[in-house]
Amino acid sequence: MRLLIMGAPGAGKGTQAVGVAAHYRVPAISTGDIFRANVKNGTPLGKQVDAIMKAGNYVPDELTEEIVANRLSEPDARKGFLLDGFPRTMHQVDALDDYLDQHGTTLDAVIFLDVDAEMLIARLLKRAQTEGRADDNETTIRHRMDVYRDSTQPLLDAYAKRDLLVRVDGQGSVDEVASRIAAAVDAAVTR
Ligand code: B4P
Repeated sequence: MRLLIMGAPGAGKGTQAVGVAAHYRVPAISTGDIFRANVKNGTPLGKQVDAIMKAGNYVPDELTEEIVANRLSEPDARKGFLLDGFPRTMHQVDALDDYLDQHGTTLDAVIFLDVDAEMLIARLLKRAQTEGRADDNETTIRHRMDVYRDSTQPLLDAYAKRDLLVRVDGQGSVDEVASRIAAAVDAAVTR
């Protein structure tokens, strides 16, 4: 299975990716987690992306695309993967298409977690209190929402036109949303 999970900041991508990936026995690959681990470890990449992420902006496409291509080339991702938080721009969509073409594969489904805007902000403000993530303050959260609307939301139409988009209501408990995802993806890939 080759899957993407998309949604606005706070939609539950990272929360749900782990369960979905375990269900389909593929690695969950989060570009946000990769960048945060690099920031935490003070690597050259971490130093490059720290200020960008704190401001709620996207890391440059070429850099992000290279990191994803390298990660997808690792043995555990050869038979399948769940990408969480990638692609986020049309440039990244094209880069992923090129990568898949070169490897003779295609995507099976693109999960879109649909959550109301005010609920997204409430979730991220709650996470700010519990985890203290550098990009979870109200000003940055609102900026991340704008960046998402302008750069990433159009990707949903592009994947819908390819008949890959699986829309799932992301509101409700974590378990409820997980069950909805499993049912919707199973239905989409067997139709
Ligand atoms: P991400 O790590 O992807 O951050 P995010 O959009 O906030 O999503 P996250 O996965 O953390 O949150 P979730 O929806 O799970 O990206 C961070 C930054 O990295 C970006 O801003 C950018 O700078 C950079 N970046 C990453 N990928 C990039 C790319 N492709 N190109 C360029 N730059 C890139 O929501 C989590 C919160 O909601 C949690 O607190 C959770 O507990 C809560 N929640 C989830 N489900 C819930 C439910 N059902 N009920 C109640 N709460 C729930």
